[in-house]
Order: sequence, then structure tokens, then C-alpha cells
Amino acid sequence: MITQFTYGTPVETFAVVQDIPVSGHEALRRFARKKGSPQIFSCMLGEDDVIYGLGETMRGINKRGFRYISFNYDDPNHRDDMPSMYGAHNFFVVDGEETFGAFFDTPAKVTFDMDSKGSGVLSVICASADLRLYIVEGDSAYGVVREFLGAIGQSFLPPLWAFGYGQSRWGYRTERDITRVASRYQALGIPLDYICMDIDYMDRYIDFTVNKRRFPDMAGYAARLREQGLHLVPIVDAGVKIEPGNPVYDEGAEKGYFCLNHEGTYYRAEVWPGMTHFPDFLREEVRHWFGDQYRFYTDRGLEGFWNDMNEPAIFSSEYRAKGTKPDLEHGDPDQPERHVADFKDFFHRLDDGREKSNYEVHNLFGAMMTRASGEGLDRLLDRRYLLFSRASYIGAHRYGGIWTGDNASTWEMLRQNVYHMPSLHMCGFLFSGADTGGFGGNCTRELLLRWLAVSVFTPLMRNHTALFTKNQECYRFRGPEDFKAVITLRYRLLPYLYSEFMKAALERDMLIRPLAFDFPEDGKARSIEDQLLVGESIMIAPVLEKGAKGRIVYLPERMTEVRYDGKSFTCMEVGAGERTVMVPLSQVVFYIRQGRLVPVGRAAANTAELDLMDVELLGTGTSYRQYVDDGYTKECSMDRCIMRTKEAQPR
Ligand code: MIG
Repeated sequence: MITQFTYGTPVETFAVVQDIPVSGHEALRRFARKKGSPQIFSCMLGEDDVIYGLGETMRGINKRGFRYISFNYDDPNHRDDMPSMYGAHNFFVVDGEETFGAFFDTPAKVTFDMDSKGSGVLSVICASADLRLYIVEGDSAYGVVREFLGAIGQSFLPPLWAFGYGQSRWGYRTERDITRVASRYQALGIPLDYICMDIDYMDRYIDFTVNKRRFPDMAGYAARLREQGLHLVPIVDAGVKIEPGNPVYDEGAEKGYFCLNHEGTYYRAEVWPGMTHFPDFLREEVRHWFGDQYRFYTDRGLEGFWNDMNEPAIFSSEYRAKGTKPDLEHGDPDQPERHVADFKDFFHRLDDGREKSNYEVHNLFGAMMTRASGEGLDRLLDRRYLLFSRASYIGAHRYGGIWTGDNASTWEMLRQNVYHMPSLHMCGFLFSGADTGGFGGNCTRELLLRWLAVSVFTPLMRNHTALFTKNQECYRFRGPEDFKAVITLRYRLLPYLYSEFMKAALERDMLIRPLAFDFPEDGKARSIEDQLLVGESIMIAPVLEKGAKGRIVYLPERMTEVRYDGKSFTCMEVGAGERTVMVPLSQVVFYIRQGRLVPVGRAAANTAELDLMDVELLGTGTSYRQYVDDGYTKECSMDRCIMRTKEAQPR
């Protein structure tokens, strides 16, 4: 059950799509002690209460003990104590003496103090008094999450090829660079489905352009790659370069589609292309116009995109450049001063007639860019597309996926990737993943192999790294057959992973879950954060430590231990409890739950060559409901599931 409380005149965020009746404010007393204003919510926690949720935030799966701030922020130096990342996912669940969820639906800054002082107090402070608060009740943490997922609507559904392996790097400049990546992967027989084009494919970093010298015939080139089963995925940045003569700029400027400054002229900020204006994505008409611009790419045969810099990230604003400051009377101790200055001089004109500074509606900007592009692509294409964004807000999950931004090639960041996945799935962002191998810094062979073994199980599986870092494509390291083994496993598991993703999306469920969600009575499972459940049948226990030859795994029940060595699967029944498992770098080990099945397919060079129907069934179950389609149809429903059955195995 969900109860809605409304305070003031909230900005429409489009996060919740279910019709939820509004309750009188007194009803909130059951959950919270309100101190004076609706902007402050607080409640007492039981000693052993666990707090789940908050999507893209640092730290572990249990968010208790720290402070988090929803204020979308581009900080490439990810640290454990960093309060904000690129997304604002204001939903959490308290699991304990009293189990309930809360979603603070406001695009302004929200501070979540999850008992940071250790005194048993959870408190939430909203910067704006105009907000909606949803309290979600259920009989378990998992039940609360499912209730919430039902309210925020169906996840974005990417095409099958988006579940393939993708290679990216900031630094690919020309057709030749991309061709080299494709042919090296093909020569080694390592599967690959797409290659990302970072900002250097553009003409001077201007969206909806191609640098003609570097890509003389983008449409022809994309078509040639498609014949090899490969897709090109261009980046699109949020800012539109100020350049009279460029049709996108001209039309946007003429029609009043850009955000304003305090003087009422277009807000100017410096980003990659130089001085830019930001489209006012919060308005329907502007979203429609911006979404239509993707036609530039779809006309050239491109069907996958990543939206970047949409927190938005700003290198320098006019104010900053002039050294003057707008009214900082209400400064913000949690934000760098320049940030507050940039976002307070930056105005949106909402569809409801109000004008709001970006500072007040900040967390919606990237989400509405995703919505603009998602809706545009939906109009332009008769098939599903790939889209993932850096900034987000709950609701954007219906239009695209996200990646977790500029992590680094460290073991801590690999571990953070594991923690992020269930938290993101609680907030609806099923199609998500991290930069595999790490964005900043230099990746080692060992770290990349261990990271790939985690990414095999995340919906977005993309290797990406920053300019000036060591090359990170699999073929740059010795022993490419080990990389081939791990990535081949992804393709062999796709009949299962794709099916589980689609079922989770269609049934408003999570795909990746903490152990505690499925084993709530198991005290030990409740405290484990480095093992995850993936779909209905699989549990993973990845090796996350440098130099480790294996690890200790906790099994809440009897399971099948499956080992993949690049050629075949070896299955072994193992009992409940702790066990030590050895995992060489050339192998991946995962677990199949008691009485469940996993359909595995044959190896394939890419998803175009993959046959979802040609599977063998692993595990001790007797039946599995497999979702199957052509991989791109927009008509997806549970009716597409087929039943796989297997004779019961004698034990
Ligand atoms: O200021 O386009 O997170 O993935 O490679 C950096 C260059 C801009 C940030 C993205 C990263 C991308 C990079 N971008």
C-alpha cells in the first residue's frame, strides 16, 4: 500500500505513474516525528534495522550510518565519503522493527541522514517545501520495493544487442580507430556487439554533427559494421554550442528553447564545445524538439546512444568567468560555492507557468534529457533502441538506462559496482552498469578479468576508460583466451539474462537483489553485501580482492556450483553454509539455486548470431519460464514466455 502526502505546490517530476490518493498530513505521524515543517522528516530506528535503497550513492548496500545528498553532481573522484553522485534516487526502505519505504519526490536537493551519528535517528531534509512524499508499506523490504516499482512504471526495454558486450574509450577519434577495435576483437574471436564513439566523433564537440574528415561516410560505415553484427553508439552532450548558422542552435534560440539567466537572456556556460546554452528539458515542447534532433543519427542507421554531461556539468559559467556572484544569500554548505552560483543563475520556465532556478529543480535536468531522447527515438524508430544517461532521477528509468559515471581502475570501485546494482534496481534502473575496468587510472589484467566476471551479470556490460589512461581493450593484455572465456560466458548466459531482465521489467520486479530479499529469515544472508542474486535462479559471489585465488562463499541453501572455463560448464551440488571456492582468472563460478534452472545457449560472436531457442538447462529445477522475442520488437509482453521443462534429477 502506498500513501501520498503533498506539501505546497510540487514541481511535476513524472516519477510516479500510478494514481495514488493523497492523504491528510496527520496520517504521516504514524511514520515520522515532524519537527515544525514538512521539509524535515525523521524517525527512530531499531537497533538492527537495515536501510536499503538510494540507488546511485556510495558505500554498501545497507545505507545506514552515513549521510547522502541528492544533488546531481559530476565529480570524477569517487570516494566512499562522497555524498552525491550523478543521479538522485530518493527512495529508501527501512527494514526492521517497522518495515516501510519512503520516496521524497522533489527535484531540489534532499539530504538523507541515515543515522550518521549512531544515535538511531534517520532524518531527511528537503531544500524545498514543495514536495510529494510517498510512504510505501509492505510485509517485507522486498515487498515494499515491488510495491514502489509498480508505482513508478515499467523499466526501459533495450534491444537484445544492448545486452551484448560493448567496447568504449575516450580517445577513439577516427573510423580507423573504431575499425581496429572491431577487427582485433574479431581476430581473437572475442564476442562484441557495439563500440561507443566518445566526443571526438563530432565536429568540434557539437551535438548532431559528425567530423567529416574522421568519418567521411557515417551512414555507409555504420551499415558496413552492421553487416558484421556491430553497432555504433555515439555520445550526446547536454549543451548546445552557441553558433549562429548551426540549425539546432538557430532554431533553439529563435523559439526560446534554452534556459535563461537572471537578466532574462540565455544562460551561457562553457562545456566541451565552448560556450553553450542548455535546452530547457523541463518543458514538453523543448523535449519534443530535442528528441527530434536524434533523427540526425537514426538517418545514418544509429540506434544506440549515451547522454553525458547532463547533471549538468559546467566547466565555467559566465558569472564565474566574470568573477561576480549572483545572490548567494542562501549559500549551501554542502556544495562548492561555484556550483550554487552556477545553478542559481540558471532558469527554467515550467509548463505550469512558473519560473524556477536550476538549483531548485536541479535533479530533473538529466532525467528530462533522457526522456526527451527516449520519446524522440521512440517516434523515430520502429524498434527498440539503446540509451543510457549519466544523470538521472527516478522516472527516467522508463526511458533509458544509466551508467555510474567516472569510476576508476581500483578494487574499491569494482566492489562499489557490486553494491550499486541492487540499490539501482530498487529504484527502477534495471538497465545499468559501471565502466568495466574503471574509467580513471590504469587497469591491470587481473582487475579487468575480475571486473568482467562481475559485468557478465549486469545488464549494461561496457568496457570504458578515460583519455590518457592505459589502453583497456581485452586484446591489449596477455592471454586473450581468458578474456574470451569470460565474455563468451555472457553470451552463453544471455538466454537467461535477457529473459530475466525482460520478466523483471514487465512484472515490475528487481533483477539484481541482495541475498536478504530472498532469504529474509537468514541472519547471515542479511549481512552479506558481496554476493548477489541475479534473476530467479542465479547467485553470484565474485572475487573482489587483488591477488585472491578464490574466496569464501556463503550459501543460504543447497545450490549447484557452476564453473565455466571457456569451453564447458561443470556442475557440482554443494550444501548450505560456508565454503571456500577457488576461481582462477580464466574461469567464472556462479551458483544456481535449489530447484531452479538456467537456460544456457551456444557461444556466439555477437547477439545477431545468438539463438535464444537453442538452449540446454542447468540446475536442479524442473521448469523455467523463458522470455523470448526477436530482440527488437516494441510489443513485449509476458505472453512471449515459453515453458522449458526438464526431468527431475535423481539426488
Ligand atoms: O568531461 O566525453 O563520464 O564517460 O568519456 C568528461 C568524455 C566528459 C565524461 C563521461 C565519460 C566520457 C567523458 N565525459
